[in-house]
Amino acid sequence: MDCLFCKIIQGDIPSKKVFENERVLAFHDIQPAAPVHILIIPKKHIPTMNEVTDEDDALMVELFATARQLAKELNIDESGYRLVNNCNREGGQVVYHLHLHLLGGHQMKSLAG
Ligand code: DGP
Repeated sequence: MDCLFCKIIQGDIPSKKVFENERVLAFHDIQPAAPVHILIIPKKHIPTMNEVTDEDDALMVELFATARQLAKELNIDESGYRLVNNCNREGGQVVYHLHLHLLGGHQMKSLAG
């Protein structure tokens, strides 16, 4: 499958992993947009949020649990962080394998401006 993140999961493309189990992988973003910028992905190939189904309920919970745990381990849980999912073109999605961006380590602006 011609998917960048599937290749990272398979180990064909190297990554700086911070967490891995049978279902979830987390690794440093190659173009960090914040001092802490981790990508959290399911190993199951799901292109975008739109393709998530009820069968993926437990997996979605696990992605969020991983984000929560990593925020704690990376010591940004108390100061705060942002979790982002970009969906499709206007959402700014570039890699079509579902992922959460865990961003932290500096002050971010409110989306309300
Ligand atoms: P998005 O725009 O939400 O699809 O974010 C894709 C992210 O993937 C973007 O922040 C940069 C990151 N990225 C792209 N290619 C690679 C890569 O080869 N390795 C790693 N670690 N991250 C990558």
